[in-house]
Amino acid sequence: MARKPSTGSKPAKSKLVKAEAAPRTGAVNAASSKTASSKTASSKAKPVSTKTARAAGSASVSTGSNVPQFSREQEFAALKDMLLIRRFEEKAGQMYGMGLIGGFCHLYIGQEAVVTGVNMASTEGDSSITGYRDHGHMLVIGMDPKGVMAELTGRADGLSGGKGGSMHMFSADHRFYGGNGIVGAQVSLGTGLAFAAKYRGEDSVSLTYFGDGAANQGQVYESFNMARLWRLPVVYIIENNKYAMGTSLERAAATTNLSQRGRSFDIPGEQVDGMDVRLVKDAAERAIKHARSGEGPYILEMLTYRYRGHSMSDPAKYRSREEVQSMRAERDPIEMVRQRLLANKMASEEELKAVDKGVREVVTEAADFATQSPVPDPSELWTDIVA
Ligand SMILES: Cc1ncc(C[n+]2csc(CCOP(=O)(O)OP(=O)(O)O)c2C)c(N)n1
Ligand SMILES: [Mg+2]
Repeated sequence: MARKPSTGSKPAKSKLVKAEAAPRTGAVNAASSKTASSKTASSKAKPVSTKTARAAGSASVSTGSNVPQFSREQEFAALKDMLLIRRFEEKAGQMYGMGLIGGFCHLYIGQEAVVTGVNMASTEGDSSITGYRDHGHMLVIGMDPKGVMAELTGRADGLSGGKGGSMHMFSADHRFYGGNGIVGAQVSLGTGLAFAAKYRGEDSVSLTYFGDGAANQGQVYESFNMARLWRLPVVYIIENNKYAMGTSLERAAATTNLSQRGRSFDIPGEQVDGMDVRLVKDAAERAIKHARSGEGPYILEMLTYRYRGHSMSDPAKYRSREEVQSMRAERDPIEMVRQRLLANKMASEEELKAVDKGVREVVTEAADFATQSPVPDPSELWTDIVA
């Protein structure tokens, strides 16, 4: 798919565009993507091991030898978006610990390559919807980090006026439909978004994200059936982080190759190394093209990992420290980009430090905003009620 480089502009409001239109850019890239050059990746780039990708059934698993290379500009764009999510989530974790954030808070740390790579393959008119682990999904499409953080702290300037919290944020302008606390609910809703797009004749693909646990929910299969029957433009992105709360996939699922769960409905699927942003983007391009061209739904099973507990209140005793440590040390999606940039002499340590500094400034600004914003007025108790 021919795609223009990041433009530095903010995503247009609800504008429907064709496949060739500009990709959506995250908040940090929107601010600074102009500085990246378009030097192409050197052929010396080390193939990254795909140890975590389990070959099973007829799923296609990309291997080190066929990893698509990124240009310098793409590596920087991916790095900035993933770092924004990582630093934002670290700050949210700290603020939760300080009592500034209440209620549920599910961090996305470790899974950053998934939304980042999919976003690089999508366009502004596409919609997205996910579960409660949603901060990264909002940041990557350019929703304001200040508004997201202020919602986490329950303040009036939050994206839901401080009344939704971590799991309940939306933006019609960005075509982001939540933020859903009911496991699997977003699959039916995301299928509905695809139905609406097709019914209205819009050139929009529904990017519907859900977890490995949600993949066992009944409504997922009702949705698959209708999506294939009506050839709806939806990409189902299963973020398989190996656990549903404290239950591993192996303990809960009769079949663990989730990419093949659409077989009865004739929906194609792929298992993807979800820790390598290049492979994620590559697979997402294939899937989105398929959905956009009228072929119907496509399933991408992203093999990923969450470093933190299920939510802030989970001590994560169901897995060993070594398991988490080895993922962090060997498969970290951000560190892999950093190492590639250095190894290919596409960036110096100083340049990489400057990127991190810029991202930290955005996050600090968001945190300051979120703690200075007022709490909602008591009269707000009587607004936005559907009953
Ligand atoms: C219908 C429903 N059942 C149970 C729950 C409780 N619950 C919240 S998160 C969760 C685990 C889901 O895991 P997964 O789909 O793998 O997503 P992840 O948390 O790993 O991102 C469960 C069972 C719920 N919110 N909704
Ligand atoms: Mg999971």
